[in-house]
Amino acid sequence: MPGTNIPTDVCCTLKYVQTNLKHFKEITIGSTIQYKVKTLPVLSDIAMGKPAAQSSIFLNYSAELAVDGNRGTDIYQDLCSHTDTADTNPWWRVDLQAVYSIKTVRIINRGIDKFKTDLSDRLRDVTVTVGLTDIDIGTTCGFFAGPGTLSQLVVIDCPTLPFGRYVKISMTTEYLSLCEVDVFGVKE
Ligand SMILES: [Ca+2]
Repeated sequence: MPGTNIPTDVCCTLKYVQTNLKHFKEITIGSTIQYKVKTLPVLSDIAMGKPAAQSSIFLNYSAELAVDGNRGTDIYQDLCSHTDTADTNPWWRVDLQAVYSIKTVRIINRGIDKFKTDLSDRLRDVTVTVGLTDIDIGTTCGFFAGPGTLSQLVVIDCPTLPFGRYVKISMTTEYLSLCEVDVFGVKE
């Protein structure tokens, strides 16, 4: 079953193997068949270049700027996503265009800008969720209390390896600005 936790070594009941077949490899030793857990690679950069959206937009700081591969953190020079200033319940999401078990989500926070302004502490109370459709992205990955610091690489692990195609970053405070988002996951 998708999202089921997989044991870490040789296992299991035959029924369990049958229902999770793609996670196992069959090994024949003499007349004995063993099933071992496959080592599935954790893929990085699965969000880069993928379609992104956000709850609102400030000027031209669109959602795609958080997955454009530019890891710079000066919002004026490098451009980062930014929700509208009147949006007090902002969110950002990316469509991975395939289903993954999500392992980690990393956020690059904004840094000092050309006016020497430090707004890095706006990144706080960040919730990351995962889902199979763009209208139901409610499975919890993790949380970052913040406040963020200048150009901080915020690492949010997903201990339950939630299963989904969409990753959403939400805040309950205003101004959600993301310079880059990296998603790491295992392809299902
Ligand atoms: Ca970027």
